[in-house]
Amino acid sequence: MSGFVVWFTGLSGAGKSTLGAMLAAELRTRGVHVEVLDGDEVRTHLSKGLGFSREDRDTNVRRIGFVAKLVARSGACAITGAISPFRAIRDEQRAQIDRFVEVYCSASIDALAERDPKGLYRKALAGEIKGFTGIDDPYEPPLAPEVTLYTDRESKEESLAKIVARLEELGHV
Ligand code: GGZ
Repeated sequence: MSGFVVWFTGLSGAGKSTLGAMLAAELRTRGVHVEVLDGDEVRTHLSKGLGFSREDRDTNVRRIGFVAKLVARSGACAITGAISPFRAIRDEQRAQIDRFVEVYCSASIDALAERDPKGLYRKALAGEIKGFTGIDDPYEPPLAPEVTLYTDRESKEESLAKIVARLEELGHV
């Protein structure tokens, strides 16, 4: 089985980690070896010490891409879950990874700010966090992702089913 990378992208709270974990569980039941490079976890280990400047975000995303590529090359599936807000850096990862499946978690800022389980949008809107993606820092949506999920309107199960269907269509599972 050839390895592949499922690259989630989207705003904070849009469902990248939740759907990444659900996808990992589903793929494992199908006998696929999976490694998850979750955004938060990466920042406590691989990218410890990096902040949220454009340069640091780019470094973070490039490190994730580097590891994901190695995982895929070994025949496993790498699932990544960083915001990865800049299109050019995501496209750079696409260009260096053979089977790259970009999954865009689309959700409106209104819906995310309403949900806001960590209170981050409230803080960002109050100016207590500066440079928060989607509030006062850019997010560049993908122009041609393999999958687009509308996580403010779809159930998690519907979103997961869309990803799995696309992976089947692409011949990755
Ligand atoms: C965006 C921030 C910021 C700023 C802290 N902007 O809900 P979370 O908490 O767990 O997801 C966000 C996470 C984003 O880290 P990533 O490594 O995914 O970002 S990037 O791909 O841009 O490198 C949020 C928290 O870190 N967080 N400050 N200013 N998110």
